[in-house]
Amino acid sequence: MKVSKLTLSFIFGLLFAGLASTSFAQSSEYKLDGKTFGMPEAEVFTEDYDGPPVVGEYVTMLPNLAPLDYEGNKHHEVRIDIMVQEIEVAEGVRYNAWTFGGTVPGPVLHVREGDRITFTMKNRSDEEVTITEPSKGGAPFMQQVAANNISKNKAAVMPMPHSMDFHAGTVAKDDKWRTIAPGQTVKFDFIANYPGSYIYHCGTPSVLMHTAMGQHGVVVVSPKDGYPTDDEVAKEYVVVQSEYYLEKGPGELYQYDFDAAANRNPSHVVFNGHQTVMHDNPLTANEGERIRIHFSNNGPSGTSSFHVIGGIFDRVWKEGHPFNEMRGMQTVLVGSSGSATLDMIVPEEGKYILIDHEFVDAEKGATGTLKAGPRKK
Ligand SMILES: [Cu+2]
Repeated sequence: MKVSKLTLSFIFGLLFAGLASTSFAQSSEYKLDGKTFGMPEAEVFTEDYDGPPVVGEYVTMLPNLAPLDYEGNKHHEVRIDIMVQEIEVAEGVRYNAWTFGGTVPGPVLHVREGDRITFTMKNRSDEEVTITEPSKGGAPFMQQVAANNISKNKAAVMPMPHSMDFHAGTVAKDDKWRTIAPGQTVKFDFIANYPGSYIYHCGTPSVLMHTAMGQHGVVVVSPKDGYPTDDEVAKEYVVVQSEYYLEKGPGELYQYDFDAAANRNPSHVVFNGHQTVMHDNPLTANEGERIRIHFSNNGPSGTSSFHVIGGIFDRVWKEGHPFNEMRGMQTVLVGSSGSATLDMIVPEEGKYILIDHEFVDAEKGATGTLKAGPRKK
C-alpha cells in the first residue's frame, strides 16, 4: 500500500516534469505600481556541478537572519540544491528527509523589497551530498550547519522529481516553479516585490507529501523603508513552525505516514525543524530589549496560535507588511503558509517559552525557549 502510493507520487511528478518541458510565452519586464513583473523564461539544463549546495551571501541557517549590509537594492545570486538527508527530528526519531539545502526547514534567504534574485537549483536527490563539512564558496548557511549539526545529518539518496515554489515571487508557476528530474537544474529570476516573510516549498505532487517530507523554508523580504521600530531592535530571529507525519518504518528509520497526513494528525509539530532544538539552543536577549521574530507557519496543513509565555507582542505586522500593523497582541493566529513579523519587549531577566497555544501542537513539540539576561545599562 505504502510503496504503491509512493510510486504513484513519483509517476505524477514525472508527468509534471514532462508537462514542464513544453514551451512558454515570452515575457518581457514591465513596471506597475512600483513593482517589477515579467521575468524571462526559466532555463532547465544539466550541469556538471558538485560545489557547495547552498550559495548566497544572505543565506543562513535558522534562527539566524543575515543583516542587509547594503543600501537600496541588490541583485542576488542564490543556489539551493535539493538533497536527501537522513536527519533527526526528535530524540530517537530519524527519517530520510527530502530537503532544500540539506536541512528541514531549508535555509533562510534575506533580501530587501525590490531586490532581484537569480535562483539556481539542481535536483541532487540521486547523489550523496555531505553538508556537514565546511565548504569554500558556500553560503554562511554551510558554515553554520557545519558548526552546529542539530539534526545529525547523514547523506542519503532517493531519486525523485521536485520543484521550487517561492511565495516571495510573482511569476507564472508553470514556467518558474516547474518540476525537474534528478540530475536536472532549473534557473530563473524573480523580484521580491512585496515585503514580508514568505514560505518556499516544493510544488510537485503530492505537495502535501513533498512539503511534509521536509521541502520548505523561508524568504524574509525587508521593507524598503523599514519598520517604524527598526532602530530599537536589538535582536532579530526567524522561527518556522511545521509538522511531520512519521511512523516507525520496518528498520531503524521512521517513514512518511500517508494516513496521518491525510487526517491532519501530525506525529510532531516543531519549531525550526526539531522537537528540542529551540530549548537546546535558546534564542537570547536581555531585559529591556526589543526583539523581533519573523514567524512563518510552513504547515503543510496546520494553523498556529503563536504566543510567548510571559510576553505580549508590542507590534505585529501580519505577513510582515509594514502597513498591516497591530499592537498589543497576546497570540497571533497564522494559517498554513502565512507569517507575521513580531516585536516584543523583553520585560525581565529570565526564561520565556515560545509556544503554539493550540496545546495539542505544543504537546507534539511546538515550543521553544527565549533566555533573557540582565538589563544592559
Ligand atoms: Cu519535492
